[in-house]
Amino acid sequence: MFKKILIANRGEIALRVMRSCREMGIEVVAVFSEADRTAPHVLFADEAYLIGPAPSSESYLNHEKILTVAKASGAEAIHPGYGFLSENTDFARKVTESGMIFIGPPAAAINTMGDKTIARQSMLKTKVPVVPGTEEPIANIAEALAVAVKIGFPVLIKAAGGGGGKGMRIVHAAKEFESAVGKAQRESQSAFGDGRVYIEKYLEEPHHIEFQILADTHGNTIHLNERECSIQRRYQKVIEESPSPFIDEELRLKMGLAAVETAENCNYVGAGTVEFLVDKYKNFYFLEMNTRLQVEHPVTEMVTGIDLVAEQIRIASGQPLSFKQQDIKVTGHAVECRIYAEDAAQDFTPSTGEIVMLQIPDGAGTRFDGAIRQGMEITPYYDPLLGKLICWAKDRESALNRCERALREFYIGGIETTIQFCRSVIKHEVFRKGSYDTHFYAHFKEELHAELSASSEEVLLVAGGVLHHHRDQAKHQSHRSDSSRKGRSNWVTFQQGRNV
Ligand code: MV4
Repeated sequence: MFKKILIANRGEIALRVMRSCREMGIEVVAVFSEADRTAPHVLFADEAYLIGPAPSSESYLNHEKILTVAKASGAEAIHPGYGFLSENTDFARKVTESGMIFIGPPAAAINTMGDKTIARQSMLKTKVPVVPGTEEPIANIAEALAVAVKIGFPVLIKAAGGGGGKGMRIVHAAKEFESAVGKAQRESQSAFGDGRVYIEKYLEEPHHIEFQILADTHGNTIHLNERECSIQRRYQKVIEESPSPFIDEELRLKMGLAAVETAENCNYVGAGTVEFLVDKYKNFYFLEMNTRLQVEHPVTEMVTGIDLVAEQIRIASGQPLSFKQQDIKVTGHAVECRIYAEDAAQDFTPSTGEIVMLQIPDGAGTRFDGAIRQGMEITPYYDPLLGKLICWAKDRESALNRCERALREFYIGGIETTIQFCRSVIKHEVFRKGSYDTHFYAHFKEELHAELSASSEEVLLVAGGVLHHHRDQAKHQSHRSDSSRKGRSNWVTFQQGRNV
């Protein structure tokens, strides 16, 4: 087993990885940018190294700097977390070439799945159903239009160079086709540095379901059931849960086998996620495979009792999986709410500033994976995810009740967050029934936002108590910094009821 691992990431996922390392007796090395000198992941680590200025292109994405620090620190392996370098084939290769271990899949698997057209080509060799569409990027607009007509409108234009909905365009009729292709190409070029796009049949009202898989270097591949990820806004996931209320045992069995076949087909090693779309007739189609640990991985951990980061590390060190498919048992239900520093009332624009007050929920079945502290500044440089609230209970209803309770306890003062927005989703009767699909947000947008303003009075009451406490503290601290004065002016807006 490794003695020391470098975590090439920041925020909640850096802490998450470090926690498992420490439980395994492994020392952890952090890297940080100039904006993160006192960030939680830096304070948590055994050693920490400055790797550059705030912009991630000059720090968290700097291959050479990270490799140099890793070597100098004596780390034997690098965990990339998610985002940043986690799905970068060049980086994975360079780590291996420098004599260290990349805690993730082989560069070849990242490469195959990273190019969505290559992924589709390779999946056509299997028995796994793939969404109808093209396996080559669009080269000629007239030919592409003929293909679209043959597939039948509506079609989706998607980026070949990256997933997650960026560069995606729905086309309802032939006359919109050419301009939509142009827009998708430009958007993909700016998002991924790769303007290639391809065509898929647009599936109406699907469910977005993903399967967690684990594969070791000894040829064992298993799945850890699904996560339901249909609650998204602009292809950004908001709430995930497991098990999916839509999937029955028969479908779960079939999709699980398809997920394992997908991983085996690309010689996958490590933890990965196979994404599917499922239509209302319960037909499922391969969408893409994410070759990293995902944001929503704790949902699977809570229902299976398996530490996915620990498994990633064991697999990377060459150990075989310690369980077989039939050993995987799901207990109860888990739901995750993503807490972003965003203003739901202002079209989810990022919110920056100092966290002047913080009350994180706890209690039975309540887990918060975050990296925030009172007095900490939320800067505009990185992803606005503050953390994730994951609630587990014996069944779906109890898990949702617990989640609603925990969201009511949750209070972050000084910046806007999506706490109340998540609560309005959890409370929604259609979500409660479990009869939702990928159009939930678009469909109930107005209702969710109306509920958001209605709940502000209640929040104000909770906040009032917190505020009272904070004021008392402030009275005894005349030496407070500029940034906390900024926080105090926030208290005024608070009292006027506008900051909720
Ligand atoms: C689709 C789709 C329907 N048909 N592809 C969105 C994120 C990316 N990972 C894939 N996504 C989708 N791909 C085909 N061929 C539906 C989605 C989708 C979605 C679409 C509209 C509104 C919300 C959505 C939530 C999840 C997935």
